[in-house]
This record gives sequence, C-alpha cells and structure tokens, in this order.
Amino acid sequence: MLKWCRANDIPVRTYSEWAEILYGRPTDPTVNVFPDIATDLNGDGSPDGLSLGSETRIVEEAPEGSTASLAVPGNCQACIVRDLGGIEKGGNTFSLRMRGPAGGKVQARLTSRDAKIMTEWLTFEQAVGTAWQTFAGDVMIPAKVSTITIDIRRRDRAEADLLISSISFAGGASE
Ligand SMILES: [Ca+2]
Repeated sequence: MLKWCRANDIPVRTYSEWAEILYGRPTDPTVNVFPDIATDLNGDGSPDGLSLGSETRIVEEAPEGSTASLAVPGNCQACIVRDLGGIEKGGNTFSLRMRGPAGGKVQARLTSRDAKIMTEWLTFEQAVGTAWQTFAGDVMIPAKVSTITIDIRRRDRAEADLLISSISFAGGASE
C-alpha cells in the first residue's frame, strides 16, 4: 500500500486527515474512520487499509447500506487494521453487523501502540442466524493515544461462514 502510494504520487493520509484538508477543521467526530471493506483502489484483492485473515473472503452479500461483507470461517481472524489514525479522543463507538450462524461469536481487540495504555476487548454474539444484527460497544480513547490497532476475530467453531459487514469506529459517543 505505501509502496503503491509512492509509485503513484499519492500522499499517505488517513481519511480524517483528508477530511481536514478538504473541509477544514474541525472534523466531524462522528465520521467512521474504519477502512471500507468494499474499497480496493490498488487492486491487490484486499481492502485498502486493512489486512484480511488468511481464511477470510470478501463477498457481495451484505446488509442494506453496505456493498460487501467479510465471510469468516469458524475460529479464524476476520481482519486487522494497524495504527488506525484520525480517531477522536474520549468516547467512541465500535460497531458492526453480522449474520449467522446462531451462536457466532466475534471478538475485537482494540489496542494503542503501547498496549499497557489502552487495551479494550469487545465481544459480540449472534443470537439468531437468519437476520443481520447490529452490535456496538463504547471505547474510551485516552488523551495520549492517537492511533489504535483493531484485531477482529471469530471465536466460535460452527461450520458455516459468519458474515461481518458495516464495520465502524467513530467518535461522538457520550463519555
Ligand atoms: Ca487493496
């Protein structure tokens, strides 16, 4: 990704940095800074800004408002976003939508570069397998943290793929 940006003379900036450049400060704290899983501008088969787990595939089946999902087999890493910037200090919300199988469990670990300063775990469990369900959790970003790594893993061992979509990390949550 970095190599590609240099080759194409595209400065490497986060979405939020671009928002500042394009619209001036202050940025809207409620903007989702999590990379879009449907965007692959450099054509390497992986969404720009995140790394897929080795068994995870991108599929077109998605809930309303989204165009792609991650299809994740049992007990596998879905994806990881390293050193995500553009995040707001204070109250944030991490959310995603997922569908089946019932009992499907997803765990997200959110850490600062120094994991001792901030390590948060969020666990979401699918109650029914047939419908998209939305899950959300609050995350406090300490004042000294400016980037975080988000590692999303599936924790159950059911055979069917679990679909994950509409992943969001945004500020503006109550503190
Ligand atoms: Ca890509």
